[in-house]
Amino acid sequence: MATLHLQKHVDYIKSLDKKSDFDSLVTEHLRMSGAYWGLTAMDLMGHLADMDANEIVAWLLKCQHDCGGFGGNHGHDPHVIYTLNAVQILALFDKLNAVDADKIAAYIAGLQNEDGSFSGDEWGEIDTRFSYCAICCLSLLKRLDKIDLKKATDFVARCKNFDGGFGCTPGGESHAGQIFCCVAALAIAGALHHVDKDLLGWWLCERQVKSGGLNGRPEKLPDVCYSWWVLSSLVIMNRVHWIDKKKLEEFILDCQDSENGGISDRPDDAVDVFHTFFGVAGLSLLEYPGVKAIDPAYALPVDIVDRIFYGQENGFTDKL
Ligand code: GRG
Repeated sequence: MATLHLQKHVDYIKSLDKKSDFDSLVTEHLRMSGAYWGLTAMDLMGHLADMDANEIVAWLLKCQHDCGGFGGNHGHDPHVIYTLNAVQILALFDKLNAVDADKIAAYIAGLQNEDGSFSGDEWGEIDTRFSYCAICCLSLLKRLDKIDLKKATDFVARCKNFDGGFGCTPGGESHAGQIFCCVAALAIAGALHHVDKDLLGWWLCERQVKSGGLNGRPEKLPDVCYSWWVLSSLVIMNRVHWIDKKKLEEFILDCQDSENGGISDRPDDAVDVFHTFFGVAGLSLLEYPGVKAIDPAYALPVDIVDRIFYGQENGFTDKL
């Protein structure tokens, strides 16, 4: 029976900072997301203190633009995805007061369109991923009142399909990644009544294949990252017992590099920080021993989310 090689994964994530190989070069533009995946995985494994918070926050602040939004690295254009990731990293380090929340909120509010949807950046692409990023980020900043939340959730609801799933835009094919974005956004916004929990629950639990892994839509290969996209949605809808949790756990553990650390998409493939995070996050949702609990909607450790919304310094404020 395989077990989690926790210390090896910690060492693998630490080693990424020093790398200057081809992989680091081609992912330079999304370093903010890479940092969020790596740091959140470190925190879930109880090793965030191994990282240099001051150095990371100093780098992160250099990625912010005058408009308030953050780029994926310095010298790169702002985007709502990297803006959320930057806020999530600041939350991990309890440094949300290092930024001007109103300025970030104004940037995000400026991305909302008349129909309630969100563009990812100034170039206008619309996707329910961006609705999630906007709603999650504003909620963490306690600035949800800066957008038209009713219009935002109505747009997400318009992306619902006959199978109970959600797509990128109205009429778009159901995909587990988009389903996470829509279900989590609706959960944060207090609008889960738009979700048909039984219908979507069936569609999601049918994502489990023979190996125990989950795919993102019918006829596709399983991938460790869907352990997050599918499972988080099932947890939010209180339907996680509809899948075989033990088999999924075995699949994730099979995807570990037991020598050098890290987790891959499928057994025996090359590891990367994206799949390492989503593997550890999946195990967290499966309540694997030694891994901290993760919040299925905010994609941050539960104690971090609690500190923001129920922490001493904030009083018992409402999430909205
Ligand atoms: C803070 C966790 C978090 C997320 C931020 C960016 C974002 C919001 C969410 C992305 C959701 C999404 C669309 C995930 C899917 C990623 C993925 C593996 C796409 C692959 O799609 P295909 O079509 O793969 O290449 P399949 O598996 O369908 O063959």
